[in-house]
Amino acid sequence: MERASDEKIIHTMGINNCGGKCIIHAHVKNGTVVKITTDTPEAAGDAVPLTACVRGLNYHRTFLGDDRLRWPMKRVGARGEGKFERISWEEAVETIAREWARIRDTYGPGSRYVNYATGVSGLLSGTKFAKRLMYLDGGCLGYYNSYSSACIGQATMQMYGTRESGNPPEDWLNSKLIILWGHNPVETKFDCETMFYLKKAKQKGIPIIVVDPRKNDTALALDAEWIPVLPATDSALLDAMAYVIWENGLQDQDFLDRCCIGFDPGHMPTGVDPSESYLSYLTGEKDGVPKTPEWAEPITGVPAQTIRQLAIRYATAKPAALIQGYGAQRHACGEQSARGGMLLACMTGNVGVSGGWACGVADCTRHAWPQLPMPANPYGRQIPSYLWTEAVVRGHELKPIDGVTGGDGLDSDIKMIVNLAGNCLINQHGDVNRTAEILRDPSKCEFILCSDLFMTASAKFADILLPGVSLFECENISMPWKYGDFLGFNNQCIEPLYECRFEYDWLAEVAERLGLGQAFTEGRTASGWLEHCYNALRRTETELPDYESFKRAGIYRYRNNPRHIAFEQERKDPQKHPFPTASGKIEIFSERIDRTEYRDFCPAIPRYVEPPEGRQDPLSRKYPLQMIGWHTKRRCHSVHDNNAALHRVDPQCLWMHPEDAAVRGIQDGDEVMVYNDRGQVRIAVKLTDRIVRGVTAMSQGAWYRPDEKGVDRGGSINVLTSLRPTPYARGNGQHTNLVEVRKAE
Ligand SMILES: Nc1nc2c(c(=O)[nH]1)N[C@H]1C(S)=C(S)[C@@H](COP(=O)(O)OP(=O)(O)OC[C@H]3O[C@@H](n4cnc5c(=O)[nH]c(N)nc54)[C@H](O)[C@@H]3O)O[C@H]1N2
Ligand SMILES: Nc1nc2c(c(=O)[nH]1)N[C@H]1C(S)=C(S)[C@@H](COP(=O)(O)OP(=O)(O)OC[C@H]3O[C@@H](n4cnc5c(=O)[nH]c(N)nc54)[C@H](O)[C@@H]3O)O[C@H]1N2
Ligand SMILES: [Mo]
Repeated sequence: MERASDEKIIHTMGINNCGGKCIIHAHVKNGTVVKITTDTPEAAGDAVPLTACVRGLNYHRTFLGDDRLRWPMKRVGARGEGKFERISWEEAVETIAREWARIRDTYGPGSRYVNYATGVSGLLSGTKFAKRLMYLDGGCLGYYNSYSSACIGQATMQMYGTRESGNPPEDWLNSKLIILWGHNPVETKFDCETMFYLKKAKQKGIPIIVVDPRKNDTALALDAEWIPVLPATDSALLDAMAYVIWENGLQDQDFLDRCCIGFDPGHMPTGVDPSESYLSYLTGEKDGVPKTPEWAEPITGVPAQTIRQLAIRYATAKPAALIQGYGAQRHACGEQSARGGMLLACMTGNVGVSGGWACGVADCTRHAWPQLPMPANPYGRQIPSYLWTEAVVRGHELKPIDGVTGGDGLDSDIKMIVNLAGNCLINQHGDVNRTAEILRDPSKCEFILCSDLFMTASAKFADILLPGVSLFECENISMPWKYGDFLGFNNQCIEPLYECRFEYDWLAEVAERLGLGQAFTEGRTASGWLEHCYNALRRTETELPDYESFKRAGIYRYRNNPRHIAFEQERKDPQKHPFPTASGKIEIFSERIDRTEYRDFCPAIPRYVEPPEGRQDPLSRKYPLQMIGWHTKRRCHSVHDNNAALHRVDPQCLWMHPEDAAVRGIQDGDEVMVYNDRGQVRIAVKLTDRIVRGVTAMSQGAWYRPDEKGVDRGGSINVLTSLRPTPYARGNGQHTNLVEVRKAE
């Protein structure tokens, strides 16, 4: 599409793990992107506009600046020091192939690890291709869980047996009440569909409530009621709501009886003591403590009266949608808040009905995604993604109880890490100081390979550091983040900058040196793979246009989007359509947990558990403030932190309640030290009553920038977070932290 004689508009789409995928029209002039425009309601027609937000409109400023990595480099200083020397692509590929084989032969294939990395969240990524090459070459240690939804994902599998617990977002318009629980889609998107339909719900007069320790931007944007809750106590709030619902006889007993197992003593798995039921816990039959609103008030900070009203409103507005974000589950006992939400949806009969919402991770996949063909991983063993640091230090000791799957344990510690388009080596992982200490020792992990656009905190720990291409410099196919019914095509807009290369291209050369060239590429270029995978998908998604038409348009929005209400059939006839769990029912009581060693860490029912580093932890005497993170509109994780224009959108700061500040002699805008035993961050403070007393918050993703004393000046929350995995999912509880704050000198 040509506009001015020398300006071309090229169609592409956001490719980072951004919470949304938006249409990007890159205006290209003189070989560079000069401007970005995006989708409009007119262009979208009947469909939801896939409009770029401030991040998308800034891609060219973020990605095409002077700070790009330009050529391959090798480490010359100590690991992590950030000292590199330019090398040729030839030398880089040679070194990688040599280490790849040496480490496989010395320690076994399971000593090699491709790290969780989401900077390129398209059909093709360096991470997927690196795994493909590893699998062809004896295998590597794998991982499961994401950093996004580890707890809620596994909780949903445990209770429903599937992650597909969501209705399509347009169905929210059939609700009578919407509760957004630890959910802030104004900033986190969950695709453009989410706010589009929440705004329509608001216009329709559907009441919306936000449960969050912060009065988040979504509460402001929708003018919603805000129920402030103390972090990591949601499960106690949900218990007390369940108590009120039961006390008032408002539960959908028929649904519980027909579809669930473990709610009351009359519906327990055979052989399990009936007094282990959830109701027995709720009424205090077991421990003598009924889980009343008065019980929950001091734990959650929510007044008993508010809990009563919230419970009754949720149980009587039929149908109602209690929608969980991922904020309440990225916590030390995040499984329990996730399970508690599902339990309440079951109790109120909001599962399997239009306008209701089953809670949980709530995937709603109406169309299959294109897939890159992957051979099986011959090593077969996996760790939870958050445990890779543990596997560097003591992989050979890790066992199934630590979350190892596919075998009784691991053969080896991790000796080689491939980290492509990810910042989870340092910035996005927990406890940055401890992680850096582990990585600094080259006798533990012997070889670290990174590819990125910038000299990030993770990139500094590379032994070989390669320059990747941005979305403007390559082709790809983009899938929706959550609820979208479309596919996007990323057209190449400009030539790769400097000596930058897409990861596939140099991996193919590594494969060649390993004697796996043909097996790895099957004779295809990256573009060839796109066409191949797309055409394979077209066999089942027959509505899709031919490849060239799709490419030209840059977007395909499906027209035929079947109405799908999660668990509708199961609800109607659970005999004929059992839930995909072991018992065929929704497992409020988990026999799997009860029969395994997990029961020592995690209860079999969704009840409140006092989290480590919660308010009652003795550590709170030393570090009395809770600290949570959130995903800010000004970044996608660590992406855009180098973009000065975006700093103004939401300057990095610590949220603090004025009363907490007053007792510490702190004023708005002061520089403060936020610290605990793991590290120290120096940051400006913002005093606001949009946060609960006793709680502080810092948005996640800011670049770790330690000064000469090791104090972080970038506002990187992971200096303060812990590596402790959650009890059942073995996920990342990065929102559960205790800190103290003082005015900086
Ligand atoms: N702008 C932007 N959007 C993004 C991303 C990004 O980096 N930037 N990342 C994307 C990705 S990969 C993901 S996984 C998602 C993440 O999506 P989420 O995990 O849902 O996002 P968070 O901001 O971590 O949490 C949502 C809300 O939960 C609140 N919260 C924190 N602790 C608690 C608690 O104990 N109880 C309750 N009730 N609420 C709590 C936070 O204050 C926040 O307002 O976002 C996606 N969207
Ligand atoms: N404390 C705390 N930590 C968290 C979270 C939290 O809520 N709190 N959230 C967690 C979540 S949900 C997630 S998903 C993870 C995300 O963790 P990561 O996947 O590490 O996310 P990013 O910071 O987006 O890292 C992407 C990297 O890719 C690079 N990149 C971007 N585009 C390209 C490209 O086209 N090519 C190449 N080669 N590189 C590119 C960027 O420069 C950046 O270094 O973080 C987790 N970390
Ligand atoms: Mo995520």
